[in-house]
Amino acid sequence: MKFAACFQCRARACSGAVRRRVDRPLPPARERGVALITAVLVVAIAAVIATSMMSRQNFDTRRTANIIHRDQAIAYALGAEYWAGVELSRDAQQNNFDHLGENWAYDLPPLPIDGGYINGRLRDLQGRFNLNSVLDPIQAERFARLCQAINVDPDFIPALQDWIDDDTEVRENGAEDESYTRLAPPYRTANRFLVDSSELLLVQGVGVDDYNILAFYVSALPVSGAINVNTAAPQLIQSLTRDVTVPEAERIIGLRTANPYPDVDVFVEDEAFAGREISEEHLTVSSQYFLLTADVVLGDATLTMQSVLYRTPQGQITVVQRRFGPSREQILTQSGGTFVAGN
Ligand SMILES: [Ca+2]
Ligand SMILES: [Ca+2]
Repeated sequence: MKFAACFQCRARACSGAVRRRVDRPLPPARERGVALITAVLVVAIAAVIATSMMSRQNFDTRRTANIIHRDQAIAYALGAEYWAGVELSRDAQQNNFDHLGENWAYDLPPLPIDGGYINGRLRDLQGRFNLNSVLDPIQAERFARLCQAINVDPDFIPALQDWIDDDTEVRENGAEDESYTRLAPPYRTANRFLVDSSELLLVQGVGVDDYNILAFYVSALPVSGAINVNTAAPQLIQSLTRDVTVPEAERIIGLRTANPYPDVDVFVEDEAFAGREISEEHLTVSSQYFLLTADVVLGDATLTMQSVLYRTPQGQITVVQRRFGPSREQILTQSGGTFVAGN
């Protein structure tokens, strides 16, 4: 076996110095370069794989946290629903009329919870026009006046009546199956009450812009419910009979804020309606249907729940509809749509 000279003293016989075997020659510089690149590539690939695994692990961790937070958020939202039921039930024990000065009508301020906050608000759905009452001639006239007050063309009302009535007879300017089955995709009239006011978008003559305005003034109750004159928006008060001016409607709003109407008789005798016929039909001072909107923010999870609550005159509460997702107000605000502050 041969040894090269010592690297330090150049002596062949140096015993303490580092020696290099000479019977195995160094590979050419080109091969050493290839080996180096291969090593760098292996390290780079290993680094990429490690990074990918860590990212996936982080993603799984965040996804699990989001699932847990969402489940917790749903539990908090259901808690808000319970709160709303208690408030409405308590209110029913106190009096037999409903107005915007009562406890249930005040928004729940953001309440801190572990890792976030929750807020909620109740709205009287009978302070809006119930689309399912539009088959009644008096209500149809009121709805036409409401549309005019909020700058929506009321020409679609006969089509809405055809959409709800249970026959297939086309009324004047209306629309039944033959109008919708020619569309792409085709569909048929419901021939029953609307389940949700967004069903309006399927009715002939209702555009998205119209709906974006109407959404804040209408509801779709499972019954032909009456309008609560103590909670109705000024435009709806204005629509109750002919030729009620905006100042007159605002005066009524001011009066009812100070002294809510205890019954409909007192309301229709208001001087704002002097000389005009106003029917007591489909008017009330007490409500049975309310909309709860609860927003929960928990960690990175944000949840909005909307529940329709039905209250019997005795104060028993039933949840008749519940949905998760952004409210119409949030959707319209995010999409830059028109936001009109209604009840
Ligand atoms: Ca009340
Ligand atoms: Ca029909």
